[in-house]
Amino acid sequence: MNTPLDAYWMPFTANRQFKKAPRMFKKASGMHYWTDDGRQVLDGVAGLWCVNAGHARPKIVQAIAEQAAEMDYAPPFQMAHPKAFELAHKVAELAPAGMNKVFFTNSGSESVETALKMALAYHRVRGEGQRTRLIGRERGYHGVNFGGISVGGMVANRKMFGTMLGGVDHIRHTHDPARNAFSVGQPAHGAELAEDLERLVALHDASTIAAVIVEPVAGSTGVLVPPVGYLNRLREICDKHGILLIFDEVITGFGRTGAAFGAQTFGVTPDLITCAKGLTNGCVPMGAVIARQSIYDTFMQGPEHLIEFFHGYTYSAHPLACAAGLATLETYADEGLLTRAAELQGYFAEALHTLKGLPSVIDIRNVGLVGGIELSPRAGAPAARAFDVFLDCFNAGLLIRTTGDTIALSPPLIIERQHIDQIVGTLATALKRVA
Ligand code: PXG
Ligand code: PLP
Repeated sequence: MNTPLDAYWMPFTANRQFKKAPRMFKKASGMHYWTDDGRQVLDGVAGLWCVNAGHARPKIVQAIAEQAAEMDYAPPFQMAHPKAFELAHKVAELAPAGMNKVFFTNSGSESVETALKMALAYHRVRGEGQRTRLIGRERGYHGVNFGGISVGGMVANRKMFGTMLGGVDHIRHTHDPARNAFSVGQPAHGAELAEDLERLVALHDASTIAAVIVEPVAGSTGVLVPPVGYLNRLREICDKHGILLIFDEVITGFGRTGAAFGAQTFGVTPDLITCAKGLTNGCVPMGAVIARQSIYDTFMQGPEHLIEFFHGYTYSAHPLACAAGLATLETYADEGLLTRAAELQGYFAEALHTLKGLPSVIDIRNVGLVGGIELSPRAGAPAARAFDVFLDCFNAGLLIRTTGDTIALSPPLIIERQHIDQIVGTLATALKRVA
């Protein structure tokens, strides 16, 4: 061991580059982080799309502390604790009508694995066990576990890991800059891309397909907003063929797009929703799968003493996570945060789109309080330009996120107009400087 930074193998990070010039946060409150050398940094991405109520919110901090003292852990298999039921109830109340069964996990990745397994088991319990095929979408991100990368469509996350799950296929992504560049809100063109599911039905036959999983707004791949009518059409095609529709709302859940869930913003109800991140405001790891009543009911048959779904995690419904989740949902309700993105999106969109015309900016995309700014890549150095903008912003007191050459913004929902001005001002300066 050579330096104090050696042992930690950092996730999704250029380790050698980072360890030469580390960027460390030591404190967070409200809209801000503070670095280890005391600089204040405006949080333009809610940590990593998760701290929707802002940092160090008093109710959440207190709830976690009290829960840790009262009961640290309770086994979730054949036992339970009251807050698990309370939180499930509160989540179900926020979810679209009819989606009222909540299965807890510890992350978005685990939520995805859980939803895929639920879909397969559901068909089998119904006597359609031949429906084993899972359909994802190009450029999709569904976490990093084997099911998630199999249905996912981000090449770098897949190519090193062998054959993954068998029996998976992908529909086309919806990114179409030729027709939709600089759309404000949902792009007008591309609903017909949902018809690509019919192509896969024709190829594989509907009787072999269990589920389709998509993000209502693709986040990690660089903020791809669904074209008007696209999600509705996917829903219709799934209904026609008895295919379950899974919305991966790990990012879009809990107010990001202007309603509790993207399903509500876009007016399309899936069969399963995966969520995580904003469920506990990022304070304690937790995810969930929200299922339609009818899916749960399908499992509830056979002898009552038998386990209906052989799945679960040691830390499912962890008491600290449940306490954090309850306090988080209370904070969202107290402050109207789940609809705040709808109120602010006009101002946010207008500010963001003023960056059009700056050096290298080839597209700007937005919905709710999510923004994507795509830059033209440097010749022979993909992602380098966006990363330089990231460093420039960080040095100027703003945290953004980059994926490839797209800058992603997803600020805490407590953001005020002056913070939006600061984000856009800092970005404009950085874009000119980095060019
Ligand atoms: N599904 C979606 C749609 C996500 O956005 C996951 C699943 C996985 O969640 P966990 O909790 O296992 O990370 C995510 C997570 C980025 C970035 O670069 C986005 C995520 C995670 C890390 C980085 O934008 N989203
Ligand atoms: N590996 C081993 C050897 C285990 O015993 C367990 C859980 O008991 C796991 C993995 C799964 O861990 P978790 O339930 O935290 O996902």
